[in-house]
Amino acid sequence: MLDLYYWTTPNGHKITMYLEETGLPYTLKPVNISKGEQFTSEFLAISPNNRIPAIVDHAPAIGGGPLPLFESGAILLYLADKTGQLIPHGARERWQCIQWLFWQMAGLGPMAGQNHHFAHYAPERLVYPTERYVKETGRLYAVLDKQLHGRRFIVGDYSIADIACYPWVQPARQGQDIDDFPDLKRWREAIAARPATKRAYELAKEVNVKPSVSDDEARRILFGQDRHTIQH
Ligand SMILES: N[C@@H](CCC(=O)N[C@@H](CS)C(=O)NCC(=O)O)C(=O)O
Repeated sequence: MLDLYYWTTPNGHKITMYLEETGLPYTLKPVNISKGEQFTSEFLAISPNNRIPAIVDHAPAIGGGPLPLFESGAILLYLADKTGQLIPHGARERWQCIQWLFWQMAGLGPMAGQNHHFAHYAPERLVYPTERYVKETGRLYAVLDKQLHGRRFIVGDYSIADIACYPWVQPARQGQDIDDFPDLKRWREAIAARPATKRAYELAKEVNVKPSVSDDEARRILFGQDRHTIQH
């Protein structure tokens, strides 16, 4: 059995999408990051970076007792290795899939995250960083759009590369017009229509009925972190 430490954010959706897609049984452990639940000692023992998602696999096939893991990319790769599902089996395609997973983790996720921050959460409107991250998000959309030209999914069949990218492609929120990216648009619609995607996003609505980081306390918790946040 697997515990999923989760909140209703793009990185959280990646793992519920994977688990719903594969049918792997799991217990959901909500961690309300707007209320500071990521700082409990129980959670920090699993995820020392105080970020969701994280998992504990109580019966890892590799043995050695319960295995805690944080970082959504590592979790997706681990689950794909565990189940053999949603990762290409051929060596060449497998590496291409991992490459796009890293591209999401190192590029699309962090850049779109900064885009959200400056466009929606920063206490004042700052033109330079807002525009920088909108432009960079547009560039990354174009990279993905080009990769998807002539392909249904990023590499081969539907995989953890698609699952990692999908929650981070939110044109309305990210200052993008999806019609500028026809292959990305078609890909996004296809993933949105998958029953497992629908279940994952429905679950999010049940867990977090009023999603918001707009109150001052939530902003302080999420955006006021510095080196003093990490206690020894
Ligand atoms: N690279 C990490 C990023 C995780 C991350 O940023 N999680 C956010 C929600 S999407 C979080 O837990 N924030 C809590 C906080 O900032 O204290 C991953 O992909 O797992």
